[in-house]
Amino acid sequence: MADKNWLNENEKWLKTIVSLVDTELGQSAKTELYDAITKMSGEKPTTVDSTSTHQIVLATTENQNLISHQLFDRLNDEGYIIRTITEHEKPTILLSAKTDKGLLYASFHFLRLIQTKQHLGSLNIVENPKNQLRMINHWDNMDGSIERGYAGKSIFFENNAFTTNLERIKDYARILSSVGINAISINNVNVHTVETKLITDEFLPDVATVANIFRSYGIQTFLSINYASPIQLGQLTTADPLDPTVRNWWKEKAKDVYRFIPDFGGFVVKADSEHRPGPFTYERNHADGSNMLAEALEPFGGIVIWRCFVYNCMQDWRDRKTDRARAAYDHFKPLDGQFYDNVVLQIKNGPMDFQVREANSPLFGAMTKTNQILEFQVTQEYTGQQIDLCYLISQWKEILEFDTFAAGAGTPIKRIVDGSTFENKISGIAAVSNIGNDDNWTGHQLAQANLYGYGRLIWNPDLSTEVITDEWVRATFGHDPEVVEHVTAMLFDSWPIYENYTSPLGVGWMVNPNHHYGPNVDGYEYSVWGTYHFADNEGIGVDRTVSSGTGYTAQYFKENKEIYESLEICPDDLLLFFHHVPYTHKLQSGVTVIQHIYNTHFEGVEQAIGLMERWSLLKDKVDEERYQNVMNRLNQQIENAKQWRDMINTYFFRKSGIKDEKNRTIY
Ligand code: GCV
Repeated sequence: MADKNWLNENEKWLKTIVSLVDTELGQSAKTELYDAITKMSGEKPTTVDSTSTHQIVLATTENQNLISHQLFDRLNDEGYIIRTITEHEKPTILLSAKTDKGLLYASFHFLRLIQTKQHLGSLNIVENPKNQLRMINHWDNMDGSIERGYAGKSIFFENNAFTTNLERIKDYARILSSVGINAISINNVNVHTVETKLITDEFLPDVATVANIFRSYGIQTFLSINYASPIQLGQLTTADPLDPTVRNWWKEKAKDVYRFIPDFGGFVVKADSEHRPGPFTYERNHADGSNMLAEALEPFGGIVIWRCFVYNCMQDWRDRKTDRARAAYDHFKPLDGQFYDNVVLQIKNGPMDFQVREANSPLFGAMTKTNQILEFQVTQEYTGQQIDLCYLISQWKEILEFDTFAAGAGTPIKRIVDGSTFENKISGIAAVSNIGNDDNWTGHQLAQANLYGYGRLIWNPDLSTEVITDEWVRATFGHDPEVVEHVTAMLFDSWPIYENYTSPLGVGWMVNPNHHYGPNVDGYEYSVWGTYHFADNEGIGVDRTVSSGTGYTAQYFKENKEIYESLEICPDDLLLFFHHVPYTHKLQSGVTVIQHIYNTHFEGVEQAIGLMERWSLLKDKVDEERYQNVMNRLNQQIENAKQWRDMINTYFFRKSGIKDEKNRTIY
């Protein structure tokens, strides 16, 4: 229910909804408005031109004559206008767009205005999404499990088949569409035996059913495919991308898929990584591999989303020259210009793997002739697994604002992945989802903010974290100033807190093997081939400099390379990502590395307790279910933080032999 005072002032606008658009998406737009307004105002609006004094009108450019058609020149195909027109004989709020998809987004925007108590009497909004592809990736398996899922089971699959609970999928489509997501891949990029068959007649009818649901909310469906499908499904003896029988096999396969789903988005591919098959087996490169698929999809308008997460997980790091961080750039940069138009490379935000803190991938901006999109991880694999609170919008905002210098100063990552710097044909952002079949979708109630914020931020990366956060907090918990203040502060504080009690100064990876939750300094599964932090009695960190290390810093444009190469000016929070230093090395902050490790780990636990204390102030202001959900997780978080503190501090105390200046107890 909307705020009472706000309603008194504004409810006259909510009595009538007139829709002039009868398409499927137009229907969705109208239904969303109608249902939400009924709930928020307590009254059902009429949907015919009624006797009410005011009205909401939903119309595309052609079927409205309330405002000049020229105003629509400013819109792209997903943009919209929301305008209050008081000069009309019946004062009207016009929601209008060139397309019915734009109208759907306008409806959701309008509902957000109500939820955030905006005055409806003088609206004048023009919106266009800044990114073309705004995607969610699922790592769902058909047995119902989710790789790196922390909110229950898959909403798509169970027992190696599709779910029958289509309502849940529809609700998910509504959630995603409400924040502007327009593309989804529904299965894990690690495509196992059963999932390989998703592109066969056995499962395509089910994929089509799911695609129909997403389509009615403006979302295009994609599938992750197994690169070795021609062998596994087609009984060919090879998946060599230059073999004509293989190429032909994929062409026929694409025909099959489009027979079932005429607007199918395309394929997402993880190849030659973490034991997945790929073109390397045939001594071909990733342009060969992706172009083969692109050729098959091209006649139908499909695209290939080819992931750059390509590295050799069995690499032996002990020579201190081999470097996983180098891999994506080393593999892909030399191929710039060789990819077909309908191939887009999907690049993880960092060169490693969604750590709590790592450098930004130097591939952004390095390939001027290749389509590229950015990949984030909403699911919190390395950032607390939806047990610990970690609000990621602050992290993503920082990443998007990072100046690559790719086209001189002022070329932030956000302007590369939106396609504007190099005029790419395909551009945008994708992220791994954090939802499952838990009642509240995300396990941790507050982890919903990451999914909401992801959608809002990629719609418009220029939005501030403050604005996005405020929208979510008010829409979720209402407007009580105390609730707004505390929840907002908890979200904002959470990433730095998580960073404090986990791995220090950008070094990363000190997690338990396989499941990746909780501390284990040498534990990460691929560390057996050489630790990822090189800690010994003298010092810690990975030397990635050109002068004495792996040479990784050379992958950045000059301005950034110089910063990272220099021990003096490399930012503290990435020091150990780029340099191997003695424990006594003094940070720019003035403390030594070892003292920083002790301080932040003690502080991190205190701060985690602080989060819990803050939340407890809201006991009577948040409903019991949500209150308990968050409280339980905050208590688990405190235990986790203590484990991290004790394990990390003890490890480095024993390694370095240096005492804590403040004489706190280290076991
Ligand atoms: C889907 C990391 C994760 C894997 C994931 C992989 C990827 O290695 O731990 O679970 O696999 O990234 O992004 O492909």
